[in-house]
Amino acid sequence: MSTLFDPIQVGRLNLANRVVMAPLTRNRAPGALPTALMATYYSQRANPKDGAGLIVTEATAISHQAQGYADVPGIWSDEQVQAWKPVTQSVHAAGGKIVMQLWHVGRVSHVDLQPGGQAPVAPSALTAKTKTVLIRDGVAQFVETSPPRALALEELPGIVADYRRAARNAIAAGFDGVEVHGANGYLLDQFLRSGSNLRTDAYGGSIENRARLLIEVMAAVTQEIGGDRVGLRLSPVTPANDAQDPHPQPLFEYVVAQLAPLKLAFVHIIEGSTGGPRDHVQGDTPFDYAALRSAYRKAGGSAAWMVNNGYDRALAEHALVGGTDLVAFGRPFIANPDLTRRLREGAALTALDRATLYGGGAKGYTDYPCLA
Ligand code: 8OZ
Repeated sequence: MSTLFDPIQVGRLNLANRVVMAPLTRNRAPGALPTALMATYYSQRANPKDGAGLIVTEATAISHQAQGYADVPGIWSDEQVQAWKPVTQSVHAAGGKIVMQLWHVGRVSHVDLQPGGQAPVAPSALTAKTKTVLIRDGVAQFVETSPPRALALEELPGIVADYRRAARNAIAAGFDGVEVHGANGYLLDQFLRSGSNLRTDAYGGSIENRARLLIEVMAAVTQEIGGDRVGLRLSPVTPANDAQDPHPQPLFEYVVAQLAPLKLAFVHIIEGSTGGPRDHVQGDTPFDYAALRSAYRKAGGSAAWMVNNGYDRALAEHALVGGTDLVAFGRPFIANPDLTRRLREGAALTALDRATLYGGGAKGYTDYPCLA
């Protein structure tokens, strides 16, 4: 029986262990450019024995329009590709593996972050009941998201092309692959859910139509760089960023079945409310995650199955026994660069300082200690 600490082949990626560092927004990339401090932060968590078998980067904007928060990084320009290279080089020098999370926020944005101060884009012109973060006079502030405009049908191929370019750029920057962010109420999730998608064209209405943009994006990204280094993150029941759908079970079972032929490296599922209760219910019945994985396997899907949200060692080992392949840990990795070692040794975990989560410098970022 494999444990969390045994190696695993995930598509093209040969991982030293099954502990994954989940994507974590840290808002330390002014001008959407990664910094040397970010290279230090990621490489501290990349040691194959004590750190993550795989790191998923913080969510990274695929275009200027995809931006929704202050000081998050991008991957649409050559300058950004160059600035990411020290990150991938230092992770690889430490012996680790890293994939980039590709992100379009859709309506979870603010005119101050958009090109030309325009309205953010969305499937439909419905404002999300959520907040975003701006930095005003050097101070991080939570502000209401701006009312979005509905994307025209003719614009959707351009969105798919932006994901394709971002995947190509990520590989050029030295990443081992990409994870498409299909979760947490951002653009692709906004299309999936009937609470945010009122379209009457081929991208709204039925489950097939609402899933169309996500599946087109996944087809384009896998065609561009090869499915065996592509993953997808989904959050079937999260209420994050005003994500709403009364029937998530058939929706997400359809989505994963459509992914099967793409021969992905991994499918990454947030169970419950992101960063909150694992038993959160959205819709008519509690979500059946085993049925979701069965739907994927029954359709021929062979990707590694990654789970996330509130895991500790006991829960993770229980999941592995049940057929899960990888477990992603988020907040514990922020305060514990050697989390894998601490899980293995049953050592105490350092507590997270919430005040330094978003924005700032080295404090609460690169200064958390490893065990002696
Ligand atoms: C926390 C703060 C800002 C963004 C997500 C990308 O929830 C995020 C995010 C998390 O997926």
